[in-house]
Amino acid sequence: AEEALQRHFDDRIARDQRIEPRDWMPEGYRRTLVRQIAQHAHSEIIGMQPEGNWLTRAPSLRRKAILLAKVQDEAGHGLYLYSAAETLGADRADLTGKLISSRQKYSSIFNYPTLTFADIGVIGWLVDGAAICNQVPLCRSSFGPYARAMVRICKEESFHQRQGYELLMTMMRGTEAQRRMVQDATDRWWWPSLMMFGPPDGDSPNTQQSMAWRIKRHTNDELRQKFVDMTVPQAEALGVTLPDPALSWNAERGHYDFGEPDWSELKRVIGGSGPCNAQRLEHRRRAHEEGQWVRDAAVAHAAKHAARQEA
Ligand code: FAQ
Repeated sequence: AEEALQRHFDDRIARDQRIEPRDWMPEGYRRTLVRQIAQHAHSEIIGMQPEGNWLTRAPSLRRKAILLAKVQDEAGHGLYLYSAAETLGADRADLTGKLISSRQKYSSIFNYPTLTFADIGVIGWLVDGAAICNQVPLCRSSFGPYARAMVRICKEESFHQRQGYELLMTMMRGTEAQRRMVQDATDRWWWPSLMMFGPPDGDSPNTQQSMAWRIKRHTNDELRQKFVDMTVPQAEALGVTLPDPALSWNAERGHYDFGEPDWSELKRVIGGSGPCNAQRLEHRRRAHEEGQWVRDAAVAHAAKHAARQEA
């Protein structure tokens, strides 16, 4: 019977049909999805911190309102994604426990500090830009709830990306000091943004199987190339230089050539030794502990409500 189920599953994947929560699926497929979706959810939640750092210091009411809306969107993305993981039988409290005890990962990119307000623009431009590149194909991921969550998330990410680019355009029309801030932020975020796509294909243990299951639709290197091709003209329009002397158009390939990111840095940051890892996790742990009374109150309320319904 298991063999027939497996055959049916393989057949649906081959026909590009969606797998839904109640369908039979191989354990490895379920495990891979929980891992990727949980890591993605954790990234959205931890990703609120670098930007949250500037909420109280945004230079105008308008910029503060925009940033506040963006950070709230990220909380929403985290919640959709935890819900998608729950359709696979994962438990949200358990996933949060694994995040704060470092048994599950979140994106390396959120372990870098936001030193000036230009970093807020560059996060929108490069970090959300990379996120969109990676996530648009995930709208066609084989697992229904994940793919559907991605549709809405991508719409919001596009808005985030444009607000970042608009912020930077405004700064570039400003003073010499503002233009220097934008260049400096670009220099610091460029390489970490390329690392968001994960290790090179030859060093990526999960890609092959995830592609076969159509969870991932492109390899890490394919998406990284797409991001570089998309971003170079945007940098030119903005008037900043990307910090890579090897960057040049390759007419034969029809793509930009670019330099090799420092993969030892990515390993270090994933391993917990990036500039802000300890701070990010400590903050998340504290927020979780301080929220205990809210969870207790919600549970007590639900119990009371259920008791009243019974009576
Ligand atoms: N950071 O075999 P692969 C956002 C891990 S966007 C940390 O290639 P896979 C929006 C990987 O998990 C950011 N860990 O793995 C936003 C695996 O470890 P494991 C979130 C990384 O899964 C913007 C190991 O290395 N986006 O939040 C990283 O096939 C602004 C081997 O790697 C997503 O999560 C890394 N950069 O490919 C929010 C997108 N790269 O689990 C706020 C969905 C790799 O075996 C502000 N995820 N690792 O122990 C994906 O597309 C994939 O999971 C990849 C990695 C491409 C990230």
